[in-house]
Amino acid sequence: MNADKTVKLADYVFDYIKKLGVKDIFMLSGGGCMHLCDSLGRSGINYICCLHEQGATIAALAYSHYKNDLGVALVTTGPGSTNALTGVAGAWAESAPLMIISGQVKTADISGKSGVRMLGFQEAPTVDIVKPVTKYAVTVSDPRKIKYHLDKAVHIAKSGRPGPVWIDIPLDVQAAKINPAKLKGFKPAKEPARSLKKEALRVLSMIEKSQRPVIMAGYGIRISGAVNDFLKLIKMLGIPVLTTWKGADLLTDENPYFYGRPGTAGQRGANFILQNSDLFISLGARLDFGQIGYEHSSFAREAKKVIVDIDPAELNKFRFKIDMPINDDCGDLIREMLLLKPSPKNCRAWLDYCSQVNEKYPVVLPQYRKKKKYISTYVLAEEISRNMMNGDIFVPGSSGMCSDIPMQVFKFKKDQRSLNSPGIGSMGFGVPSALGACVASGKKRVICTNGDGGFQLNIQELETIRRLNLPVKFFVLNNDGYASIKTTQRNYFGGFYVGSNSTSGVTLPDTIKIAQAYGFKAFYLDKTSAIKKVIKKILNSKGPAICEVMIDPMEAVAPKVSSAVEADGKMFSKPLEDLYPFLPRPEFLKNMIIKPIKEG
Ligand SMILES: Cc1ncc(C[n+]2csc(CCOP(=O)(O)OP(=O)(O)O)c2C)c(N)n1
Ligand SMILES: [Mg+2]
Repeated sequence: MNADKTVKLADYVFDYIKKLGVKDIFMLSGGGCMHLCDSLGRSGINYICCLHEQGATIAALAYSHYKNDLGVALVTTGPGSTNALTGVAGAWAESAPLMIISGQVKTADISGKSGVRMLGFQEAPTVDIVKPVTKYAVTVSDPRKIKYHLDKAVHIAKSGRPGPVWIDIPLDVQAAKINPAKLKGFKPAKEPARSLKKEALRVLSMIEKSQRPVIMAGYGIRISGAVNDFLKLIKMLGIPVLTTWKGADLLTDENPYFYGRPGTAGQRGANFILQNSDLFISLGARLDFGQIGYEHSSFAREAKKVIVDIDPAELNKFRFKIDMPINDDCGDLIREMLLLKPSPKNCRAWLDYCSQVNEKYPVVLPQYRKKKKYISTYVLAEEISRNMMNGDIFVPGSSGMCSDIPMQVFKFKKDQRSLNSPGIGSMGFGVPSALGACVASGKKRVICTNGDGGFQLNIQELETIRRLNLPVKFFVLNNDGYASIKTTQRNYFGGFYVGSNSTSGVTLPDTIKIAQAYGFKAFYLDKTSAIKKVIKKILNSKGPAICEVMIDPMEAVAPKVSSAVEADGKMFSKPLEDLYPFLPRPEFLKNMIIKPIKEG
């Protein structure tokens, strides 16, 4: 671009994004973004045409996750923008720097404060709609401020706790001529120099004084680019580490300090470890209800708690005392601790306890492998995990058993990534996330487990995957609808099914026919004895593939925290260590180091 000449604003936008290093943009065109589409086409950036804006924004979110950098989507006015919302809410929940560029009707045609709903058509008050789920959202009304808004949006999206930003550009502004040399930018305020040495020393001293320390490793470690430093640190410290679902791929299963993934649908051993600890250190984990349970009062109740989170609001939400809240970047604390070269903690007895509870309570039980009529999701997930290679990408659908069970079962290998969105927990993330991850990785192999229900949402992106001939392998779990909802209806509504399976209003089309219609290789799996062979075949097949797997329609997630309904209708949850199916009480008590909560 010649700095002395004027250029079209839309051209400037994509030139700017290209210079940021963004190689791919997910889009769906429209008249309301016609200049932006034209400019993107001419920019040299690879553009991927999704078939629904929700698909485009979710794909851009997964792209951002994989690269730990900006993901970008381009959408049109009105419905194009409202359709994009779920991916944006996802990026908000999942702390991803997602940038949406949208078209808007001409400045003169914006209904604004006129009182009418819209003056023309395909208009929406986009910025007002997206404000609560974005870190920065603006309609660019003055073409001369485009650089300012782009600078600011990118800075905000990537700094602190990352999140989505939205730049809405009216048609006339898209077409406006600007002189790049005369544009004013945005300069972020300088952050005051700070050191976390004091905090690092204190955490190390707390570890030294503890007997049963545990680290909860969250996705924040990856966001702050500290994965390798973290691995070095835990090797030095030699204390047990648990991960969140979002941080599941931080540690391989072979790491000697990895002891599992706790939670309300967590592993029994990991929950015993968490609850019996006397020092709990959380690094970049949000610690939501799924991770630490609904009853804050019973969570790690005898442990001193150190919680490191860059978002101050997260530190204020807990209904228990935090002994040491650190409102800062967990990566900086990790690096500071490394500099102090801590010596290994001698906690052999505690490490032995951790190994023992994990060995005692495997997730995949022998009886699951003996199923004759159907396949157990547990056995399927175990076998998929076993056959995945170093560097493969795993995408669980983001809601339902297809996402919960793999998080209990999976054993991650070297350089594998798990791209999930457990925060937003939305159906319909599987297909577009697999697309975005595959593009971001330069066409690495992607394996996705998807519920038969969730598969229907954003199914249109199968065509995008086929068009690009991406090596994405879907396992679609046919369990006659919404298993997670069926479980709830069995547990709390006496088995009265409403809108959850084929007898209560939810019918689903034939997966094999879908695979064929979309030009995917199709596989079918209905026998446990055939799992190994079929999985190998699918994983070794070239290009995209779909495998329908016949799952027991009555299968449920286990173990899991159970809730009970009190006489007044209120729900209460058992403590995290006491998962359903309940252990015989004497056995349960044997595993407890801290004081158990009285039954009844
Ligand atoms: C967009 C969206 N709508 C509704 C829900 C509520 N919901 C949670 S799980 C679930 C059922 C998912 O069914 P399926 O994808 O087949 O997974 P399964 O539980 O059967 O493994 C539903 C409807 C949701 N999470 N997301
Ligand atoms: Mg299902």
